[in-house]
Amino acid sequence: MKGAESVAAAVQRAKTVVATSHVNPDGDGVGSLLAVTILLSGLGKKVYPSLPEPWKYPPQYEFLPGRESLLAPESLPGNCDVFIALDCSNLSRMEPLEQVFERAGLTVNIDHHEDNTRFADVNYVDPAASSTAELVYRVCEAASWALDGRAATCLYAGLVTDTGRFQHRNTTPSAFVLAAKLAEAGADVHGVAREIYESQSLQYVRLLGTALKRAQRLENLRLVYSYITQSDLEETGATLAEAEDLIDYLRRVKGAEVVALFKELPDGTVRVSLRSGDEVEVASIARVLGGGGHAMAAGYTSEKDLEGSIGELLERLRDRHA
Ligand SMILES: [Mn+2]
Repeated sequence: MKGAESVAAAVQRAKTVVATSHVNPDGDGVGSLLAVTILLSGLGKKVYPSLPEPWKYPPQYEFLPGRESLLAPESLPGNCDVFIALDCSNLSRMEPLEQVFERAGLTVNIDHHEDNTRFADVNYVDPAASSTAELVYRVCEAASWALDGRAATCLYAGLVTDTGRFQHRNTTPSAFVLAAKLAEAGADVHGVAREIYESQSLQYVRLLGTALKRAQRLENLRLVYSYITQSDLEETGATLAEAEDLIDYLRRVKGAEVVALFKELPDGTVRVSLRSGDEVEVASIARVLGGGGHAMAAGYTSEKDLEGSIGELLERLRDRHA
């Protein structure tokens, strides 16, 4: 049985479903999760959608249909017929929900990350797919589930954010075909654009200014980077959750083959996001430093302070060039 059909078959007889995505979910994570929730609820199943600790929901996706259905991990049932993980490359990305995962009758893993560990009973993993949203759509088609405008809007949000508004390398012909199908199904294309890209807070726009002013280019490493400190957040009133797309502004610099954004976390560690301009594969860099991700978009957390974590990455990149 092919991936999409095997998921459709796995879910068919389930009465209770727990679904989740990865920690600090992005648009594809929450979009796929909410779409699955709407689709399966529509089939009469009892669906419990949740997110891992610290159970933070990104504010720019508050408008998505079904957002209000999300439950805190402690409100989940002890067991369920089927557990579905979405856009989640391994079990450690869903703590503490792996406890529910282990007790589930059957587990399903739908994802497009290259480094997915195939941790479930049914693994539908396709790194060639633009987004997990695209894979959810294929399941929907394979199972002949009715797709309404609400679920289509959620999937469209996943597709549009994971492809960088149809500009990243994963913008395949099938990504455009999917966009057309979702629009046809009633996805609110303009609403998604307005809510995600034109509804940012003034605080965040000011934080963006601070980070852009600091941008550095190291020509020999073909690197462009910047950083955000905890005091930047205090001064501007912005939150890190709002800053998901900040790194994309740094990509605008010509010749930037690796783009890095260093974000100081409250505990003093540093979250490092990496983007590839065109040629460099950043997932392998992130993996060496304890993280992971896609070829073009990856990240890791450094235990060092800001200065130390910047030095650590520069050293890595110099080794590659040596
Ligand atoms: Mn994704």
